[in-house]
Amino acid sequence: MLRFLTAGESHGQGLVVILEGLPAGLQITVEEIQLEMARRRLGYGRGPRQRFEQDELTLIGGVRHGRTLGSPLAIEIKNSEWFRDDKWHEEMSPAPGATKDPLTKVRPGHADLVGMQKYGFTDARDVLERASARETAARVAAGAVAKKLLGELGASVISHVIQLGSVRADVSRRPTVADMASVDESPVRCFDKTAELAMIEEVKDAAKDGDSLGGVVEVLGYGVPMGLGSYVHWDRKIDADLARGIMSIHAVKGVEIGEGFSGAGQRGSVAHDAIVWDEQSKDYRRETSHAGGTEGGITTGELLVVRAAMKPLATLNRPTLKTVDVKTKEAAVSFKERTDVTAVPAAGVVAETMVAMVLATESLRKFGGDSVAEFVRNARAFKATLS
Ligand code: EPS
Repeated sequence: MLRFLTAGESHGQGLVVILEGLPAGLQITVEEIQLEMARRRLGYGRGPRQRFEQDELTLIGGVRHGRTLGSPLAIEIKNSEWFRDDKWHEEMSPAPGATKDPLTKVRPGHADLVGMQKYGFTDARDVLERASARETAARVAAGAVAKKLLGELGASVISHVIQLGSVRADVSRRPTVADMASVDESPVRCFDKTAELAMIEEVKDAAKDGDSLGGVVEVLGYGVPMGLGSYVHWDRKIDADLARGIMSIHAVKGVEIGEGFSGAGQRGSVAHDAIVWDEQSKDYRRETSHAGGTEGGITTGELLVVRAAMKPLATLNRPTLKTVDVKTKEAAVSFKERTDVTAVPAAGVVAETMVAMVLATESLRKFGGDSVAEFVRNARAFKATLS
């Protein structure tokens, strides 16, 4: 079983992530983790912070001479801004004290008001620092390791943006692992070049208006082993784990596996995937991929398809929605925080992380092993029983 925990505030000194349950002998380097983190900073419509944030990381524990030890892996990610701008030292100091400038005109759609009510705070910064999607940087660092583990089984998790604002991509052609470099080169991480241009225009328009945009990302799992998850109990279903992982991402309001909501309107005779025996590969095949690679809460071994719908970012560069100053209870316009126009391209990379984490966890549950060699051996032995 794989478990991970993150800590850290958006404008504090940095983030920390601990990943526990990895087998020994997995080869991993700081550079590989950094590459994944750099992918998360990509995307047209991100704010100025992404240009200077370095995501400088240190492997504090769990890795020796480029491979895991089987002990908890700990990664520290420094926030560049803390080191380049003294203002945060005072504002985010852990020492006793108080801010001179509490934020009280809460932002609609954000965690500000509910967080203040729930925890008894009088300054929205006490909420927003942890509610910020900056935390996903730590997840992606851990996700890089989970992806590396899945790679040992021949599985890869990739993503692309299929909707940004109102612009939808043509999804009839899906990217493969080999297409990922070109998707990452796209400023909006879109595989459909025609839609890409329209998406960029939509971001430009929203930026001009000081507004924000949401969208939909699609995560694809290639080479996912058959047999992860189970139908035997509600909390063992892989669909449920995937949905929970995806919905835990900031601003995500919807999740689909396979055709999801659109499949609900079809007849059963067309909505399901016919099963055939493939003599060449000596394996079962589904003729279509409506179900998205799961049946009965178990991965089928076919392409895994998970989609996440992200609402437009709640922080607006030009706040227009009515709100209340929680100190005076008077109507107000919310305070202004620096923000991105959209983070949908980045959300794809975070969604990959959450899917990879679920698949790695379930692979370890199914195949076990204290070393990578044992884990891979067990997976191969299981696969050999299938044909
Ligand atoms: C975020 C607001 C912006 C984003 C940040 C998430 O930060 P800031 O207010 O410091 O400009 O850039 O994302 C990251 C820093 C990151 O690494 O993704 C928010 O409020 O969620």
